[in-house]
Amino acid sequence: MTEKTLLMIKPDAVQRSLIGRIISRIEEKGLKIIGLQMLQLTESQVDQLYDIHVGKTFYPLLQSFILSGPIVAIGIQGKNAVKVIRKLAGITNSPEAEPGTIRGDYGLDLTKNIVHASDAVERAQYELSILFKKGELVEYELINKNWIK
Ligand code: FUP
Repeated sequence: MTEKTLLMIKPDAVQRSLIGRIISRIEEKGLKIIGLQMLQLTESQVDQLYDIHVGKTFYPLLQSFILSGPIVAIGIQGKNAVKVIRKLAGITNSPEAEPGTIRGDYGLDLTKNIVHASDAVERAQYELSILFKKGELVEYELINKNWIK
C-alpha cells in the first residue's frame, strides 16, 4: 500500500548539521520525498502537531524545544511509508533506540530526540496539512520505481 507520511527534523538535529544525513537515509531506503521545507514553527502549529500532549507535564518543555529553532518538514511517499519511517526513526526515547536507527545513532535525550515521525496514515495526513499548504506536496514518479518494490 502506498502511503504518505511526515518526518520532521527537529531543531537539535538542524543545529547539529544532521539534515543531510537524515535525508540520505530516506533516499537510500527507496522512499520518495514529495515535500521538503525548512520552517520556524509558530506556537499554534506546535500545539496542533502535538495536540495529544497539550496539557501534559512535559508539554511546556517539548513546546519550547520545538520552537527553539527551525525544523525541516519532509513529506514522504512509498510502500508502507508510515511504518518504514517509524522504524527508521527508532523508538521515542533516544538512549534506548536501536543503533542503526536515526535516534539510536544520533540521539541521547527523550525530548531532544532528533526527529518526529507520524504514527498512522490518518495522523500523517493531519500532520502534513499543518506543515505543508495545498500544492506544496508534489506528485511525480521516480525513474527507479521498478527496482524498489
Ligand atoms: P513519538 O510518537 O515518537 O513522537 O512519541 P510521543 O508521541 O510519545 O512523544 C512526543 C514527543 O514528546 C517525543 F518526541 C518526546 C516528547 N516527550 C517528552 O519530552 N517527555 C515525555 O515524557 C514523553 C515524550
